[in-house]
This record gives sequence, C-alpha cells and structure tokens, in this order.
Amino acid sequence: MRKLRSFPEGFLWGGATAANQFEGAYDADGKGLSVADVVKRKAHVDVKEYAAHQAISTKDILEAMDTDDLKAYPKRRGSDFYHHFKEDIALMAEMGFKVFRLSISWPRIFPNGDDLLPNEKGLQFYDDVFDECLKHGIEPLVTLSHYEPPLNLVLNYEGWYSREVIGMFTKYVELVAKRYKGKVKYWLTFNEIDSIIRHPYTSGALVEDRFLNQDFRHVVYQAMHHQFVASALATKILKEVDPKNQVGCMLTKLTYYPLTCHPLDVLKMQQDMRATYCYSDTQVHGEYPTYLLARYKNEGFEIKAEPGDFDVMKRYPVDFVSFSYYMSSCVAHNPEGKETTAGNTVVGIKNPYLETSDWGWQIDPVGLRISMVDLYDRYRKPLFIVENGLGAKDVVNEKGEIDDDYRISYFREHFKTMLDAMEFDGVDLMGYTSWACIDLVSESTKQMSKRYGFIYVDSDDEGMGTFNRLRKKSFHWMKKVIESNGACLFEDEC
Ligand code: BGP
Repeated sequence: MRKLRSFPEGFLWGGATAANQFEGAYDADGKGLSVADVVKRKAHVDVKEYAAHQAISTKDILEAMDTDDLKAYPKRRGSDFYHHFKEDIALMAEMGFKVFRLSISWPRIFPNGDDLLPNEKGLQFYDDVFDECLKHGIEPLVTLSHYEPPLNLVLNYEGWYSREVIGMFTKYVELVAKRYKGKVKYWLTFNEIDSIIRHPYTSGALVEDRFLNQDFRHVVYQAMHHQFVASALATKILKEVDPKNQVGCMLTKLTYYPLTCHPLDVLKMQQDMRATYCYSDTQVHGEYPTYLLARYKNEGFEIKAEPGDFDVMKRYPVDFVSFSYYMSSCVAHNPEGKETTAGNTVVGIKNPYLETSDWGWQIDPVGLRISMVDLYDRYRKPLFIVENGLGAKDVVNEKGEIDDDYRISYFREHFKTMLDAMEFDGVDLMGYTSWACIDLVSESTKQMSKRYGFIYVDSDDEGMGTFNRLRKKSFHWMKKVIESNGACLFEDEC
C-alpha cells in the first residue's frame, strides 16, 4: 500500500502579519508614531520601482506629522486588526491554524522608545490578543521588531546608529518577555535583519539627509552592529525569563540564479547570495563572517564595538532560522541590456523559464526547495518559513465570492516542494506561516489592492470600505490542507 505523503505530526501551519501593516489604530490608546505611520503611498510610482517607494526625507516626515490624514498614509489604518482581532483569530482557528505570526508594535508599548514608563493600554491589547489565540489553541509567534521602530528615534536620536537605542530595545524586550511569559514561546528578533542595507529607514530608523557629512553606508553598518548586539541581548533576556522560549533570526531569503554558466555569472550569484547570508551567519554563528569583515576593511569601515559586544553575540546565537521566500531572480556579471523584473526589496534579471505576478515577482516553487536546502546545509538548525505568498488583484464577484485559484495553485506548488525538501533532502522545517494570511497594507507600495490573504478585507487603496472580512476560495482550500496535514495535496483532493 503506497504510503500517503503528509507533513510531520505537529507541523505548525499558520499565517503571518505585521503590526504596522495590519493593526491600524495608529494613534489609539496611547500608541506613539512609528516610522511606518508617516510614509505616504506614492500612487504615481510604478509598483516595480522598489527604491522609489522606500525613499523618504525629514521634510516628508514633518509634513506627515502635521496631518491625521488616513487616506494618504495607509499604514495608519491597516486592516484595523486592533478592533477586529477576535473575529480575525476566530477565522484563523476556523482554517485550523496552529500558529499565528504577528509583531508587537514597539511604540504601542513605549510610545517614544525612550519613555520611562510603558503604555499599559498597549500591553493589555497584546495580552488580549494572546489570550484569544491560546483560547483557540493557536501559538503566537511574535516578531519584536517588524519595520515599526518609534518615529522619535529618527527625530531625537540617530535611529539605530545611536548606541543608546540598544538599551531602549532591551528594556522593551525585558518588559514583554516577563509580561507574556507562558503565553508566548516563539520569538523572532528583527524582521529581515538584512534589509537595513536596502531600506535603512524602515528597518533602522535612518534618514539619509540627517547624516549628510558622513558615509551613509558606514552609518548603516554601525546601526547593523547595534542590532546584532540588541538581538543577542534579546535572546539572552528571553532565555533567562523563560528557558522554554525559542528564539529565531529572520532573513529575506533572496535566491539568485546565474543567468548563464559563464563563471563570472556564477561568481556574481555566489557574491549576491553571501550579501544576504552575512546577517543570518552573524546571528546563527554568533560572530561576523570573515568575508563581511573583509568587505568592511576594503571599504574602510571599522565597527565601533564596546567591550562585551562580541562576547554576548557569541554566547547567545539563535535557536532556529526563519525566513521569507517569495520569488527568485537571475544575476549576471554584465546586466547591461538584460530585461529586469521586480522582487521583494530587489530588482533582478528576468528568468525566461518563470511566470511573474502582477507586481513582477517571479513565481518559483522549486526555488523554495533550493532555498531550504541552502539554509539547512549552511546552518544545521531548524528552519521556519514565516513569509511566503502571492500578492494579487482579487475581485469580489456578483455572488460575493473571490475565486483566487491562482493563489491556490501558488501555494499548492510551494507546499509540495516544501515536503520534498523535508522528505528527500532531509531538511528540518518547524512550520509555515503564509504571508499574509489576511489582506493588509503592502510594505513596499502601501497598497491594499496587493492582496495576499485567505481572508479578504473590504478596504481599498483610498481607505474606503467597511473593513468587513470575507472568506476567499483559498480559505476553504487551506482548511482542507491543514485538516489532512497536507495529504490532500498528493491525492489531488485539494
Ligand atoms: C517582506 C516583509 C513583509 C511583507 C512582504 C511582502 O519583506 O517582511 O512585511 O510586506 O515583504 O512585501 P509587500 O508587502 O511589499 O508585497
């Protein structure tokens, strides 16, 4: 009798979100502004122009602070999870989720980051959310920093370039670790810690026009050092507060293929892959990889470290490696004249063998298996896929249904290669949280219309809508996948 293929018993199926894109209530109940609350949607900018969407100046920020406009600043309203959390978690439970990834908004706890006392209403909100999760048998998976540091760090400090931000962050971590002890046991420190290189503002609260007389790239490297130290200290705190806590790093798994077998294309691929691995290398091995130190030396940058920095990094590496995976792209030593296409925080050369999403991201399920093998071989630690999904223009038909067959086929093909990596390549995968399990505001383009969810949210790019939730076709499909622990995928029954 042929053995039915299915995922291991206890596999953590679930979905992911981020406070700044999902909660809304940007100034409710004592919450302070985060860097995300002052970023305007640029409707006129091509959705594939990633860097243009990320660009921001001090002038833009001050202008945003002068208005409570919700339309121009979509992340201020998100999907209003703040007022819908019971309904949303019940819908996740209906699908059979075992885990729900969300972030704690740091400025909902310490409105300015440097406050003496925390905001009790913010703390209570997350107590209520975690209680609701546990009531449904869903484990919270909490990201401590997901692109939402307090805006005050930009204006009255030098973002993560300021050494004192480490202390502010560890004070916040200690508070939430103790407050939610016994409710949360899975933690991630920094979302896509590597991305500070590509968007220093979103990750590191760094605005280039505030460092005009410095080499901004070196400012980013130093801010990154502070985040590595903060991440290790956070791991130390979480372990001391509760030895049952499991702490993961989180990287943007960018997967590159050489455009041709020309050795220089292969070398370019290897160099570009290392350019994102160097951050997870540091968090997993507890020390800077030599090739990153070589790069710093060649660029004339010297890390300003304090006694104990390297020791704490070495003593508190992460327990598991989590990552986001959406797409792959090609690279070439000479990209001149090559057709490019967009991707998650990057633009790459188009792969002629792959289809792309409406946003230009290349759909590559095999690339997920390649990524899993690469990461597992590199780190030999359990993996956790904490972001994977398809952004698409979903349409509600006249019967009020959303037939997102394209999303079902995206997930079906990615789930199959995930199991191949586990069963044939020996990869240890703890769980999977789709991005995003419910429609929310896009990180890059600030669009509501770039929908990822199994659950539709009635809100558009102009902020119009009822915020009503609708189950998409993929909602019912995912329910079957989880019920059968993936077996239905291989019996053509889902
Ligand atoms: C990742 C972020 C997520 C999410 C995802 C999708 O980099 O960690 O927050 O936004 O990208 O990207 P986008 O929302 O731009 O489609």
